[in-house]
Amino acid sequence: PQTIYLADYTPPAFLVGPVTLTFRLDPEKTRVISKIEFRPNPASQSDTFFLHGENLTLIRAAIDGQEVTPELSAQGLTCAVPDRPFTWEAEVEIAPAANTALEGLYMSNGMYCTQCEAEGFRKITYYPDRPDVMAPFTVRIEGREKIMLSNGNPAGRGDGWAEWHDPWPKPAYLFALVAGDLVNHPDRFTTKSGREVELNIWVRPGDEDKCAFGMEALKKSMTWDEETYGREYDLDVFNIVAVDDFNMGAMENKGLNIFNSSCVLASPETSTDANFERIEAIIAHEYFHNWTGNRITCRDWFQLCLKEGLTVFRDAQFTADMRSAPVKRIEDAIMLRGRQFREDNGPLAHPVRPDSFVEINNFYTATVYEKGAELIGMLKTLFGHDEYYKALDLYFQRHDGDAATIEDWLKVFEDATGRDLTQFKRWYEQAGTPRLSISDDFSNGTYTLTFKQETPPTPGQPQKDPRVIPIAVGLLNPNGDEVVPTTVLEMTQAEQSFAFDGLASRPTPSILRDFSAPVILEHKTDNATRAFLLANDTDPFNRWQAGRDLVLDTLLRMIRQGDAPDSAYLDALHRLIRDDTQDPAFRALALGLPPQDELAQLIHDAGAVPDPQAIWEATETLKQARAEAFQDTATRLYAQYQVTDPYRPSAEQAAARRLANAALGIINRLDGGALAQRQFDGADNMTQQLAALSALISAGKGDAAVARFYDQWKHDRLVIDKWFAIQIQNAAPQDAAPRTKDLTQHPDFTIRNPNRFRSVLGALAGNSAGFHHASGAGYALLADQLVALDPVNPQTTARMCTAFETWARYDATRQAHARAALERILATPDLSRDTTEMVTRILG
Ligand code: HT7
Ligand code: ZN
Repeated sequence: PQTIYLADYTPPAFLVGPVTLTFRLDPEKTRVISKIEFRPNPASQSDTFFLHGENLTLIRAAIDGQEVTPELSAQGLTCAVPDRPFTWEAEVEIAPAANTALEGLYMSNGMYCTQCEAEGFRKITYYPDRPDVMAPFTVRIEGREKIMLSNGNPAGRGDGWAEWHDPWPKPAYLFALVAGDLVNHPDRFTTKSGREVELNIWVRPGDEDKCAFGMEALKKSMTWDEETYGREYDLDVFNIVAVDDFNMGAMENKGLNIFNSSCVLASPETSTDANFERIEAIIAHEYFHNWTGNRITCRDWFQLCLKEGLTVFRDAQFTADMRSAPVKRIEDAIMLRGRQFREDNGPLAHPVRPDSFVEINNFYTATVYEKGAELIGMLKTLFGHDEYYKALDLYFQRHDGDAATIEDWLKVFEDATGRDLTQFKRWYEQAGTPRLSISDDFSNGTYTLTFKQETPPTPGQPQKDPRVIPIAVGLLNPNGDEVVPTTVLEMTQAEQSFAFDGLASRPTPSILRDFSAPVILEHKTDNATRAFLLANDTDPFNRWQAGRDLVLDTLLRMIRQGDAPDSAYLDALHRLIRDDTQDPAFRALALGLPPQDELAQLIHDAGAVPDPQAIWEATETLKQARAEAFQDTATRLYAQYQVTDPYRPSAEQAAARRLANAALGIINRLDGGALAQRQFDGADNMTQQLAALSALISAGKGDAAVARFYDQWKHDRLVIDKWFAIQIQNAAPQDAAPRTKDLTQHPDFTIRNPNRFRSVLGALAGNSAGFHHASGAGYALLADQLVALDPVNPQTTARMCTAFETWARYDATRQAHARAALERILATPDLSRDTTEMVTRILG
């Protein structure tokens, strides 16, 4: 397959004026008639007229009304055209019902829908399918469907047809069409300048009662973007549609967002607190794209982080404002370390702005999204609140209507702040997570912190240059009082010292407060200092981090040396969870254990070979020790944090349930599932029911509850996804692959639905000791399923291959099993470009 390079960018040869599309819908033979105004681009050297097009049957084509016969290839067409503006017309035929890849126009439960990002529009009609070609669209849909939607504002409808007009020039990846037997949950919003906007969430009949929360989230997002960034909505209608078969979470098509139903439908009975929080964040994310992505889009797909990093940063700010800022930051750091650091450390490492790709769909990664968001956060930390918003105002003013680049973005910050960002740009260009080691010194009242940064080599990048790292630091005196409040140190060199004068005694440093940079801190400190910070640090993130460092230390000593669980850790944690002045959500977070995959990475980084079984056993031993040490406290917390008010998905109620369910997890190890059974029997919401089911399965008492749960929820696809996943997540290492295999034979399992596939095979990949079991059964099973899925849905297959990205960490036996599985996938005839690229990179 062909590699595409950022360095090879050239402007489009032709620019596009108004686009008119007519769709004559039919599951097997949809006709798409396009009429497009083209004009030569004076900024281009080329006069080659090339239109992308894949899997299209061309019926006819004409230029200025004269029939033409273009030259067709598997990628598109070329045609001789006049050296002046002209009108292109084409009619093509496509088969939405046969489209299982879920890119382009496809069908889900009898409903037509589209997914065009990144390069799906070329599966709908011939077009210059690149983000720097922008045009206003008018769309006519002809069909028998009750509801027929496209981007922009409604422009008319009659018997068997509907028309839409989107006045905002947009790239083809933001095109959308939906048609089906849908019902809506309507509402209205008045923007700050007085525009009346009609809001709708469109769902399948029967799902109407699951839209209210999403609608509230949408209105909150609209208000927040006006108040925080001054960004107002710009059409008369904002439509959201829920679709069951969808490759990712949601899509920000202009005025017509399409959502995976799991990311919009919510009710207390069927959704957990975590589901509600995620839905609120995704609705916000897609809405915020209207400015960061749609009004200002990307010049090319290498610039993906320009819209995704910024929009993730904006949705994180929103969640922090709506809920608890410290809890959001801690959760984001857990996620970043679990997914992005793992990516940065392995064969799939790539810069936030990659410089080459084979298949762009493989670059919708944690690095582009989450690390991309961290870079925005660092700019805000370096420049401060006022300068950040000044730069953002300039960005919106200067680039509205543009297809922009990272260079444009950084130039805006340079112009707004007067600072040079040449060095900062390395964050966009260099892959890998910097490791920051620290030493300190105290003499004559001066405390000196010395930092050293080093980034290990990554594929194709053996050498790294030092980056600008904002290190937020505070200093505490021995009484636990803060003697130096949070100060942002700006590290620019490979090694650099910072001094603090006038201190009466040697302080305890609190370093990288609020996780001020996406780096790995190598701080050789002792457990007494960690316990001190856990008790005294004023920065909530670092207080949580101190607890995390303590548990990592004890777990690593248990794994490496067979030590018993550390009593200093148990005491410090016990003190914290007993303290009712502390936020219950924070205490629940402190009770969380580090992911087993992260422990494996730490062991690997220290030069040893991780044993997933030993990691699992140590984790189980520690859970048992905590249960024995915290039993009485857990019993009290469980009772005290029961929510008696009617269910609300509020941050407060969710925090109480989270702590009570953490307590349940503790008690469950000692009472053989008795309390979990009571909670399961009495649960009136999914958060409580699922937590109890999980506890029952862990206690080995889950069979009856698993059967009852299925019986209760077999009509609800999204709940049954949870049912599949929870059985695999809670399976012991030797049972995980066999259990998964059984579940793939369940009549409700299908590889056609990405949510279902992920709920089963994704759960296996997430069960670290189970997936990496020495038998190789986990690897073989996933390979079997990926081979079956690839011809149906290459995008989801390729994403799921990331389960293998850590294979080279493990021992020779596991490596041999993993390599055999990967080579078997690669040897599959007609393997997609998506999966070929991923497996090739993973094999290295
Ligand atoms: N911009 C979107 C990314 C996307 C996508 C979404 C659904 C299905 C396929 C997709 N390919 C790319 C989602 C977002 O970041 O908001
Ligand atoms: Zn996005």
